[in-house]
Amino acid sequence: MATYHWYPGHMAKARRAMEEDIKVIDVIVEILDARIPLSSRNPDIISMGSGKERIMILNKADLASETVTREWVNHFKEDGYRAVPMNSRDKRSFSSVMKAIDSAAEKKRERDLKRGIKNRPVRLLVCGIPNVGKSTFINSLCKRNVAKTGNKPGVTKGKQWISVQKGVELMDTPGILWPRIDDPVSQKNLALIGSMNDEAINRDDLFLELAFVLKEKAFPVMHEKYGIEQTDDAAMMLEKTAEKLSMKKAGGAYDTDRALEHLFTAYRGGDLGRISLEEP
Ligand SMILES: Nc1nc2c(ncn2[C@@H]2O[C@H](COP(=O)(O)OP(=O)(O)O)[C@@H](O)[C@H]2O)c(=O)[nH]1
Ligand SMILES: [Mg+2]
Repeated sequence: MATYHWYPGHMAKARRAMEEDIKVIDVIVEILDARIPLSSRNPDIISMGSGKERIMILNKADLASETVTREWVNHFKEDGYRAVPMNSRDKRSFSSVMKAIDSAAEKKRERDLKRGIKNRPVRLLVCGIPNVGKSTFINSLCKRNVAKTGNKPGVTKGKQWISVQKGVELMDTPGILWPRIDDPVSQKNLALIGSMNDEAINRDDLFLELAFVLKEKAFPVMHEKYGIEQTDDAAMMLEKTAEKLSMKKAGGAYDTDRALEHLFTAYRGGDLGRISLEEP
């Protein structure tokens, strides 16, 4: 899990780096988490990249509701963005990204031509908050291991351009942006998917949120897997999960702490179904 803490100094530094990078690029590829497209979007990215072509990647779409993701794609398209649902771990799902890149590059080239600029490569920058899958996306797009994957921002140093297709280049280092840390709802959503340092939010409180989501959006699975009923509260859900999985403490009582961790892991790994936390 990402345990990166954002302080004002970090944010200022990330902003400066982003502003530098943006100067030399034509197309911004914004990676969002498909389960929480709003909460996982950097609050200042719109103003920072004004005038640039954009592609929104709804990443980890394999963990989000297909229907809701489709609604998000339409929502972003209505706002004039290119939006592509994506599973960055699956290289096969890259054809629609290539189409979006083509279209963004074409627009850029037309603009260049009008200004008399010829044969200049169209340059892309992948950016997003930590843990949305920037490195995984870059790796898969380039079909070779050019970027290190891991949960810590800043593992890659020094910048290079990677050729994505003829006349299109990608900056090998993604732009790392800060999340919406001032907004409690976003913070809760980021914590639920495991993209925010959990310590900021009490574990039991966070489970109350998860319990609510699971009963509302994954009830059949919860019922089938753990025998959970619609009337069960969060404490009962933990009891039943511990019982079903035979999780017991030394004295013989059900180990609800372990059950809680189990449910978080299962949810985050997609084992309880494809669940979106935000709808347009
Ligand atoms: N299920 C799923 N996991 C993904 C996807 N993309 C990235 N991940 C995982 O998300 C975690 C963070 O990915 P990483 O590329 O390091 O994120 P970064 O911090 O934005 O560079 C890793 O465990 C990846 O394997 C995706 O599309 N689907
Ligand atoms: Mg990374």
